[in-house]
Amino acid sequence: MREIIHPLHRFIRPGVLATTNCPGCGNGIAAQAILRAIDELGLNLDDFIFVTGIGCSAWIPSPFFNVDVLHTTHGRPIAFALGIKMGLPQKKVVVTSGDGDLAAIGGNHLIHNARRNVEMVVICLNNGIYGMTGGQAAPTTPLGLKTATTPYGTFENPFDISGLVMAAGASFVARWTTYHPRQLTASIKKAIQKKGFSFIEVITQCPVQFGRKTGSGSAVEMLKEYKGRSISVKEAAKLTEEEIRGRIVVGELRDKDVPEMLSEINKIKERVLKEKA
Ligand SMILES: Cc1ncc(C[n+]2csc(CCOP(=O)(O)OP(=O)(O)O)c2C)c(N)n1
Ligand code: SF4
Ligand SMILES: [Mg+2]
Repeated sequence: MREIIHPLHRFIRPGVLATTNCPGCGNGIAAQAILRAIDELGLNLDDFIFVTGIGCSAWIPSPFFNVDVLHTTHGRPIAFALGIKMGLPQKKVVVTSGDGDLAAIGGNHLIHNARRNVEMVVICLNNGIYGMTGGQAAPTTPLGLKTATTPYGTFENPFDISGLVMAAGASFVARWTTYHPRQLTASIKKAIQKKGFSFIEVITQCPVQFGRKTGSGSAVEMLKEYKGRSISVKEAAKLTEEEIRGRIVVGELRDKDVPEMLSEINKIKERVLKEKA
């Protein structure tokens, strides 16, 4: 019998057989979209360095992708990514981390590196909750939702992370859900080729913590809900803020050329060296 090998199998670290993520978790869809984007661009994993924080989403590349991965501390992947990019500018640096990691404890690294427009791709797995630690409320948890830390419902307004990153100055920002793997792959391909801070928010299902504790149901029901709630950027532009409430605006929200910090530093270096010569 002929053995059927998955087309992305060559990207998986030999000997790694099982995932720590739960059945039905959206992280698998995001993982495939990342690898498919690299494959379709004809790139090799040696061209990349992946960086993660701490959380379920941090386990997307580590240890499964056969690539150099830094599995760092909670909230700090972007700081590590900046250091890597400064030391190894020829590498493509990709951060995959959670909404809690990037928008709560790591919020300042996120906004300041978006402002600096440092060349890197940040993929934020937004499941609306702290998944790995047992379903506590995150800065993205919808208002009023019952979680492990808010048994009577949350009382804080959630962040619009993509809006925050856009306002901070990133050159490329896109939002998709795990219902949109093809569109997500296309945006990741674009992000990898951009010279600037590229941020991709992936609204992703956590059936175990978000789904079970909030009564949202199974992975399939959550995906159906994403389908029903999603609206394109183009369609959303025709509606009022009130009409968009509760919908997920998906698409490429920003694609702009903005000065990139490390290139600006090099320009200054060259100028000063010329002046001193
Ligand atoms: C400094 C520090 N604070 C808190 C924690 C505990 N902690 C680990 S993961 C996590 C939250 C994970 O949520 P998120 O980043 O959204 O990732 P998810 O598991 O949902 O993918 C927390 C609070 C930690 N490891 N280190
Ligand atoms: S707890 Fe949620 S986010 Fe974490 S692996 Fe399980 S389903 Fe995925
Ligand atoms: Mg999370």
